[in-house]
Amino acid sequence: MKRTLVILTYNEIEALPRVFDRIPKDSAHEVFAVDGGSHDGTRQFLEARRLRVFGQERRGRGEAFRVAMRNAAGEGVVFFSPDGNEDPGDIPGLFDLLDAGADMAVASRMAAGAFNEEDVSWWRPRKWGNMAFGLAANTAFNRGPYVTDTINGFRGVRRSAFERLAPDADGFVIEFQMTMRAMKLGLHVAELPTREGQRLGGHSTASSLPTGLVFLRALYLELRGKAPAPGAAI
Ligand SMILES: Nc1nc2c(ncn2[C@@H]2O[C@H](COP(=O)(O)OP(=O)(O)OP(=O)(O)O)[C@@H](O)[C@H]2O)c(=O)[nH]1
Ligand SMILES: [Mg+2]
Repeated sequence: MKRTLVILTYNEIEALPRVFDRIPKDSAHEVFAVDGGSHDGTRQFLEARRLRVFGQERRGRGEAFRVAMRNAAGEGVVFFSPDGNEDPGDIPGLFDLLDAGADMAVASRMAAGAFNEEDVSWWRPRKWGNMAFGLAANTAFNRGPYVTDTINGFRGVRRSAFERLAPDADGFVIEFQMTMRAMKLGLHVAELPTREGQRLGGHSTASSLPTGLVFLRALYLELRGKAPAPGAAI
C-alpha cells in the first residue's frame, strides 16, 4: 500500500519547529502539507524544508482533508497536526493498521494504555464531551468493536474508504462525521492507543462550546439518516 503523510497546519509557527524534526518522513512514500492560510510564517517554514504545501480556498479542517485527498498519491493517508498534541512516533503504527486491512486507523486518547491531555486534572470537560459523543455514536451506529475516540484528528484512512464516506463537513467535526459514517457502512475502524501531549505554543481554534454544538448537529444529521453521497468527497 502506497503511503501518504499529510501535515495539517494553521498558524503553528510556535509549535511546528519543535515537532518537525521528530516527524518520521521516511515512513511514507510522499509527504506534503495542507495549510489553512497561515500568516505567521508556517508556510515559509515548511517550504524552506522542501515540503510541498497546498493551500485551501476555504479555511477549516474539513476542507483540509478534502484538499489532501485530492492531491494524495497513496492509498493509505495519515493526517498529522504538529501543534504538540500528537505523538509523531505513532505515525508508522497508523500506517501499519491500514496496511493490515483497516479502512480507518484512529489514534485513541481513550483506549487502555492511552493518555488524554486533560488526564493531568480532575476537570476534564473536553474528554467528557468526547466520551459522550463517542457513546452516542457507538450506540446508534456501531456494530463492530467499540471505538473509544471517535473524534480524534490524528488518524489514517484509506482513499477507497474516504470516497465512500464522502465527508462534507467544513471544520473540526469532519473526523466525527467520518467515524459515524464508517460505523454505518460497517467499515473496519482500528485504534492505536496514544499519549496526547500539551499544545507547544500558538492558539487553539477549536473553542469548546461552538464546536460542541456543531458536533450535536452532525450527530443529529447522521441519526436522521443523511446518507453519504458516494464519490462526492473529492
Ligand atoms: N490545514 C488546516 N489545518 C488546520 C486548520 N485549522 C486548524 N488546523 C490544524 O489542526 C490542528 C488542530 O487544531 P487545534 O486548534 O490545535 O485544535 P485542538 O487540538 O482541538 O485544540 P488544542 O487542544 O488547544 O490544541 C492544529 O495543528 C491546527 O494547526 C485549517 O483550517 N486548515
Ligand atoms: Mg491541538
